[in-house]
Amino acid sequence: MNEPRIAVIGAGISGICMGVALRRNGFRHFTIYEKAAGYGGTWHANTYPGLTCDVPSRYYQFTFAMNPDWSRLYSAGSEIRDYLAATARAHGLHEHTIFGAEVTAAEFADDGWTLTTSGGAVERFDFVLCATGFLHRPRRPDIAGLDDFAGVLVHSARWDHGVDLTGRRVGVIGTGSTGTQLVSELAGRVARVVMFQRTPQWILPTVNRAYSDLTKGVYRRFPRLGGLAYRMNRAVFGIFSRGLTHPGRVRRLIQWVVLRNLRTVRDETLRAKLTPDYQAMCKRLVVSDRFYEVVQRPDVELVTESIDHVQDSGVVTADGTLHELDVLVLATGFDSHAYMRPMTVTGTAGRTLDAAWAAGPRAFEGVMLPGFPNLFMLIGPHSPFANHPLTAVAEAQAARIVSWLCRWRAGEFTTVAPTAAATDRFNARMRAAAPDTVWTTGCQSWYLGKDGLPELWPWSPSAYEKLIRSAPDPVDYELGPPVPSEK
Ligand code: N01
Repeated sequence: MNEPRIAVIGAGISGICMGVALRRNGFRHFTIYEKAAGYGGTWHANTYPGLTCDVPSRYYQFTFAMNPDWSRLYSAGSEIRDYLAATARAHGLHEHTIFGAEVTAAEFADDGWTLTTSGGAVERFDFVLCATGFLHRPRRPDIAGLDDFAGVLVHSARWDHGVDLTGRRVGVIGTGSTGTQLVSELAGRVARVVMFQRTPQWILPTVNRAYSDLTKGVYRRFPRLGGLAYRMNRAVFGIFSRGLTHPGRVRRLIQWVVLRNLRTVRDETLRAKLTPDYQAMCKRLVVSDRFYEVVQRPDVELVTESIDHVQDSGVVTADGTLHELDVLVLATGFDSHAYMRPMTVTGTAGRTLDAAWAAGPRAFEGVMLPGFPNLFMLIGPHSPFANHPLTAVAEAQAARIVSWLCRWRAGEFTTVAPTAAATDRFNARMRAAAPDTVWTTGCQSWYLGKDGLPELWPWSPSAYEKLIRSAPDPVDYELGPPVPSEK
């Protein structure tokens, strides 16, 4: 039997999930390239104070590695990173993983891929599986004078733990999940927090309770409880996702909940500043049990005047006010449309990924690209589903990829790629469904592409999982000739 040589790029959630699926299906000739020094992807890179997952841990985990020992309903980033690293090691992935190895180029020729790493290594593979995620390239805002700042300037995704924040005046630019978590955590620990808000966010209230030792013991003793909790969370998220993709009762209910939460802000002027002018969930919903309480503290200031420029001593807003700061944090998110870039990817006929995606990232069913044979993506374009956990999506996509690899191993084909027509049809259907989604109801967000339409799957996550777990339709693919047995 032919054994494919496989490269997995990235050792975050989807790379680990893929690696486990490969081993479980008997594939042994694979290498996982990871640019960082450890497992976890975004959970390895992001270490800012207050980092917490906004999906319950009993759902934000792999079904093949249920953890009974989660410490809280919503776990801290470091706990998730440790869980991912432990899962990778428990499944033997350390034998396959090269850390500190960034793949800089992937080029297709002669039915295979040549990868080049930043260290200069060059390797040939039959398949490339991109598990690079989409939250790995920090977005630096286009604000004049950032480099003139004389204090400490840091992006939330590149936190500098050497900086002592005690007694410091800290500015935070951004009001997304990250900015909200940072401000909630820093208030009271530093001299003063100034939050620069360009757009207010709706906040879904929650309670992040800790699990007692007794609860953990019960989950350990009765492992099926983990599965039950997973399914219950899945059902709740299923209802939630109905609100994302269709107008109606769920959307109205969530709007009512976030509005009630906002009313806990007592000061009318502050409440008005915090009130969004768009529907809840249009931007990725922020989940917090502390933010509104914290933003009312006397040592926290919410600045809504737009930023004019940054100078050595702080941030100057459009009204001419200088906000003096010692530390300035850019909680300004990521270039979420980069996916595997800045890696240079070159498919058939020398066509690059940048050229193929000139109008924005387009993929077939979220996992493949026309003109890039034997290249698969996990959590690629159209597979992020707002607040839905990516663990579940990655498991379904890994299963689809394994099914193609098994067919290659059986000698059915040398190369596989979706047709351009199938990819266009898939994208046209998605775009036709976009107007029903909440993401098109009048806000700016990283969900939207260059044409103003969301690049997310516009139906339920379970519909996606059903699609991706079903047998591929042969008419949608171009297959190369069978694999010669000596290959
Ligand atoms: O980034 P964001 P994030 N001047 O893009 C503002 C995941 N995540 O890091 O809204 C002033 O949401 C920008 O303003 P506006 C999660 O998927 C998950 O917070 O564009 N402000 C916005 O307020 C999330 O969605 C967890 O007007 C500027 C903010 O910066 C994704 O990461 C936890 C600006 C960026 O918000 C990204 O979240 C944390 C400028 N020039 C994050 N440029 C979990 O719990 C940008 N902004 C799983």
